[in-house]
Amino acid sequence: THSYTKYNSWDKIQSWIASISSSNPNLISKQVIGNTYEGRPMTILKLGKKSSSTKPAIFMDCGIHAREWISPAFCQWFVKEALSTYGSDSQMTSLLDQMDVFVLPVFNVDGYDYTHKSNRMWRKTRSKKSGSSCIGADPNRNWNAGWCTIGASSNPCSDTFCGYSPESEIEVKNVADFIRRNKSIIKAYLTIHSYSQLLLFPYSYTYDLAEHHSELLKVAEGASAALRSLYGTRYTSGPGATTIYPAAGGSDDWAYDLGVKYSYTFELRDTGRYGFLLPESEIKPTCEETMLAVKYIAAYHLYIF
Ligand code: 0X9
Ligand code: ZN
Ligand code: ZN
Repeated sequence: THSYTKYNSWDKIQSWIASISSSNPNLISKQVIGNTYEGRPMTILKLGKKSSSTKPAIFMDCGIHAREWISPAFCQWFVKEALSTYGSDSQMTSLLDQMDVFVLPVFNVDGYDYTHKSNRMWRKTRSKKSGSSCIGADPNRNWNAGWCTIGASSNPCSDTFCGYSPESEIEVKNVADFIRRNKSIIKAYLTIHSYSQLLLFPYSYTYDLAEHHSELLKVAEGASAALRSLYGTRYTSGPGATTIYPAAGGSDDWAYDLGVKYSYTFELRDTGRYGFLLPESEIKPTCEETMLAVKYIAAYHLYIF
């Protein structure tokens, strides 16, 4: 059975998606944006109070990398908290009144399923191509943003294989198409990874500073301070290239260059003690503190629009 404080299998998340999306039709709806390589549906949950006018939106994905299990756990937590605190938490209420949040709970579904069934440390997609016996590409090296120029590998056997061309991975193509279709309303792009406790923003494919560098840094520092206020967890903010490492073809840089100004990559707990194998006892505190950072970024939008 599904639990917010456990790492749920894909089968459990899939039935959770079905039940939660039919639980409160006034606040949540679902939309399949395509299938994965192995044919599993990619479902986006749309959270927000129905409105007659066009609302701005935030897009958030979890589980780009298969082994980063705390990430899908956070997206599930976020959806639960949004639904259960709407009407009582004033910040969440005005957020969902004034904007929509698109949540993709598991981006790399095939890889996530594989980490539960065969190899806990799998990172990539599960696509195959004739010419190599190695499987998958890194879905965070496959976007059309300085594609495969730095910090990525053209070797299909590498964990950071950039793929055969930008958007060669169907999961990346499905999400990129969705964001392109909704480009006029999407004001922020949030992508949840682990681990290292970082809040990264563009660029990672170049050392050049983003045009909106100082505003991106200011918002990241505000979000990190909000996160820290709960349990004292420290996050470092900065551009990807200098804060973690240069790496091209990432979703954050792609979204930013498309025109989604507030584009952030979260690297959740911890700093390496457990790494990708973060104990289930840390799901609740990690999600509760991360909620504060995500709500901070969302509220910043309400304030400036
Ligand atoms: O390397 C990555 O894709 C991310 N780190 S992880 O350990 N979760 O794999 C960092 C992504 C930062 N952004 C870009 N490189 N565009
Ligand atoms: Zn990752
Ligand atoms: Zn809570």
